[in-house]
Amino acid sequence: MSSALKNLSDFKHTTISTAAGIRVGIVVAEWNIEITGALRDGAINTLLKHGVIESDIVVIYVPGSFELTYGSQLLCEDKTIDTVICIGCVIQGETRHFDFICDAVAQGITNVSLKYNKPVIFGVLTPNTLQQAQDRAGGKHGNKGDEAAVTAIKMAQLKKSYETRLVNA
Ligand code: RBF
Repeated sequence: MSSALKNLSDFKHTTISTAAGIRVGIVVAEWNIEITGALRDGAINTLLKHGVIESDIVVIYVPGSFELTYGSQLLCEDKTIDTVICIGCVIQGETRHFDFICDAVAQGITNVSLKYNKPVIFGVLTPNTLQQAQDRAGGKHGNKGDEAAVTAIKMAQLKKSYETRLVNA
């Protein structure tokens, strides 16, 4: 599985400049909270480690992953927020709803990202088993919340640098 091969949770191969000044929204699905809580904590720790100020992190909760789209839209409407991380966990074995939920969230947050012209990060685990989720939420395959945080910082910085270039052009 790709995530077993590509563990970005230690950033040896990733360069990143200080993220001070970036304001980050995090929307967390409460379904499978033992997993999504660990992903949230990983994301917050990584943001702080890279210089994001604690008061610049806004966390909200939605009942399930399906609601991440709406939650991300609420956060995107806040003009002070630069980027939004969506955190969820949909376990395949549990439900026929798996495909509907995963497709809806992936498409939904893509649409929100484009509508608001802000990076919205897909931090949703879609494992076959709870064990696979645990392996990726602070277990042997790292913490995908860390990776979502790095992606959010990089994308927010990309947007800022591009906007600066446009202003100076
Ligand atoms: N939400 C998740 O985040 N992960 C799940 O594994 C999950 N499984 C669900 C299974 C069923 C049968 C249903 C009805 C909902 C499930 N949800 C899950 C909740 C879903 O994302 C959403 O909160 C609800 O469908 C209400 O819109």
